[in-house]
Amino acid sequence: MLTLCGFAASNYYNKVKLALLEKGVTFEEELAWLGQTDKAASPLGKVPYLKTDAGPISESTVILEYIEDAHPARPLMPADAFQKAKVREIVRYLELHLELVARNLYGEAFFGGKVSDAAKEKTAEQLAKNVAAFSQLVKFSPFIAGDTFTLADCAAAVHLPLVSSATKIIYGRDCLADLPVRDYLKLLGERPAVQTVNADRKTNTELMLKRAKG
Ligand SMILES: N[C@@H](CCC(=O)N[C@@H](CS)C(=O)NCC(=O)O)C(=O)O
Repeated sequence: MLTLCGFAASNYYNKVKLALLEKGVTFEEELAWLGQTDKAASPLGKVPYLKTDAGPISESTVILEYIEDAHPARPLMPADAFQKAKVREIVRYLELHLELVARNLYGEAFFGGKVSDAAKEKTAEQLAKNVAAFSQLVKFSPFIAGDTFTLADCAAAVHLPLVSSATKIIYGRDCLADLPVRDYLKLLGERPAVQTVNADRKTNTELMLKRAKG
């Protein structure tokens, strides 16, 4: 049995949940807020982690690849080695060069904090460079890596909306505005698995905000 641990307001959690739902793999969910995680399962205390019969795994993309290896039916990866690498490349750019950079803005964009002007400026420069590079890799034809829904779409579905909204809030301009992200997310939104993930995210986000208010 697989148990996905964490909380559904987390985009990293939702990336894994989306892959499990798309693949039709049976799993359970275990609610673990930050500070309540099992340190033996996720040594950095991060969310998500996956409990398997063989033991726990942390890091969302490592978990994605484990699920793909352990449950090859309904593949979310191309069979061809080169095409597989191209999917992984997009996932890496999404996580490392878009999400992690935009994350510098989240404190102010979403959590009522303040980000310094210097940090905003530096982040804007990095994002401009990284989005241009990312644009060279993505296809949107209609999926992000080509004509098939892959793990890269699971990552894009959760990372792109946050990058867009954080930059819109902080700079007044969506740094992904030149890419067809809106139409793409609309297309993904027609998928039942994406609808489930989004509905659960909304419910859990409300719960998280209630908890934060005490
Ligand atoms: N690289 C990790 C990032 C996961 C991550 O940062 N999750 C957030 C929740 S959205 C978290 O656990 N933050 C708490 C922390 O970093 O201590 C992954 O891909 O799983």
